[in-house]
Amino acid sequence: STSFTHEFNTPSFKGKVNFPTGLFINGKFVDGSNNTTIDVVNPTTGQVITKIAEGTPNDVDSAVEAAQKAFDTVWGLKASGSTRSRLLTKLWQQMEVHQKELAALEVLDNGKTFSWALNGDTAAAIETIRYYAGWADKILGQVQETTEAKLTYSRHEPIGVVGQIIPWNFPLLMFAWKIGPALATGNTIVIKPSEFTPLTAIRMASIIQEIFPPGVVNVVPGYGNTVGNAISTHMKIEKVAFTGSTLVGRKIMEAAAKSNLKNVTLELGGKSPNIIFNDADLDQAVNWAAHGVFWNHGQTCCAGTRVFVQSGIYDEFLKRFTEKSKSIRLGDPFDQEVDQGPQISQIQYDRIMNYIKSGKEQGATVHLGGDRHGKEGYFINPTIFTNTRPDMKIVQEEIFGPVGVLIKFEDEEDVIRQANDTVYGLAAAVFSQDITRALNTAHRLKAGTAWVNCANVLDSNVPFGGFKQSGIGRELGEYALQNYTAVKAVHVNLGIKM
Ligand code: TXE
Repeated sequence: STSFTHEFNTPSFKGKVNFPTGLFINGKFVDGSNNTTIDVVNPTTGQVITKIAEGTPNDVDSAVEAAQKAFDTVWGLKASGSTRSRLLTKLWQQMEVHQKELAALEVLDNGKTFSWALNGDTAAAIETIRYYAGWADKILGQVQETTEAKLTYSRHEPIGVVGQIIPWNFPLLMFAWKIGPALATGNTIVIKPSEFTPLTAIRMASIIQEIFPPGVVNVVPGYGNTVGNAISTHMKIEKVAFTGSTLVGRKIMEAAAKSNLKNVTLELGGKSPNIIFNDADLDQAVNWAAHGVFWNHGQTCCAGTRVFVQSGIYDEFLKRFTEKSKSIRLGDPFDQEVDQGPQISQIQYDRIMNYIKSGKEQGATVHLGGDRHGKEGYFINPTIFTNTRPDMKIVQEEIFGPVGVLIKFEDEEDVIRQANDTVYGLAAAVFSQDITRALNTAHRLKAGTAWVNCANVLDSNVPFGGFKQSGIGRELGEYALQNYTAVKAVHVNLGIKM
């Protein structure tokens, strides 16, 4: 196995990191079975940071074998809820000790700003593990009353070896969302980080190595069509959880259906509406709407990218929203004066630029931005489109970049119809000071999350997931526990004679 050493000398973080790299299988760091590597690129510069071991389907087999052994011998029904809770507690405490280092790695690998990586991503990741540490010894079955001649009850048993495939937009946070509920309920794990952002997952593996028995968590970095496919088609993985594109989500369900009918949960794309009524608190609506579109450089599944503004305030909103968007400072994400870093990759940069091009070609107006920032790295200026039509690609499809469309509307019925006119249903937001209007609207929007007078806010104990083609199942909260338990009914005869 190899290691990664890096000296950070940035305005927000100074210090040296040094940790082992490789596939993390059965508690050890190992090379991939083909001895090949993947280049990890810094999106701020476009330069290669390091090479990491590339996993293969054979490595997935080894990881599943290790995970099954751990499930049978030290985890699963062999570890009490109290033990699982204690180890998860150690995990979040160690994450807290290494929080700045994890944040710095995330910035280097993903390009998000250090302040968000520290106070957003890593803080929320720690909080997620803390939350699920609390659940580990509170997994309850039920007793069902039948007849006095029988005792019947249900057990919520761990499923076994679970596969988890995560994306690059919130690498550490998605790692935490996935492993938290799976470990709390007693499953063992084979997880694949995105090939674009493997560093924090690998760093987490060395923290996990100090705390959990070998094989409980296995981290296999690699590509989707090899490692990801091996996980979703694996005959000995009973459950797969995925966060990523709707396109790949479909492939995963298909792979599950064609292999062993493994249980599938999906957290996919979105094109979330944000509805701003005439009676909204305008300043707040502008600030939240900007956060809705531009947070994490627009690389957010629940981004409120379709901003519907009622005609009475449309001009004023557009003016203030433009000012707010112009004030976003782009540059080195380690610089404390910077609000927005680069997009994740050349591929994503090109994708977003193609969407911008298609918006122009289909006749929308680029009101702001639409162009590259700087000369190196993958920076795109905050972009606002106006004068769109409902059938345009930029109105219908997930762009996953700092691009929002502003749409004027007149009446409530019409805006709810337009807001729901999408294949997605991940999130929605509504801004109004009239509580009745705000709640009525929130309830009529077809989305897994509805924000009232805010946007993109999440909590560890609140369920998150999509309606329609945005996904299946819910993450976070008590709901996520269901993804990782199998319900067994036990009938005990207390006197029925045959
Ligand atoms: O995602 P992929 P990409 C959306 C967003 C973005 C688009 C493309 O619109 O522009 O997807 O991004 C793994 N079997 N989101 O191509 O490919 C892959 O290795 C199994 C929304 O980067 O879906 C990675 O680990 N796994 C989103 C993970 O899937 C496969 C977050 C996600 O990558 C696989 C990211 C396969 N055949 C992108 N192919 C969100 N919902 O937050 C790839 N993967």
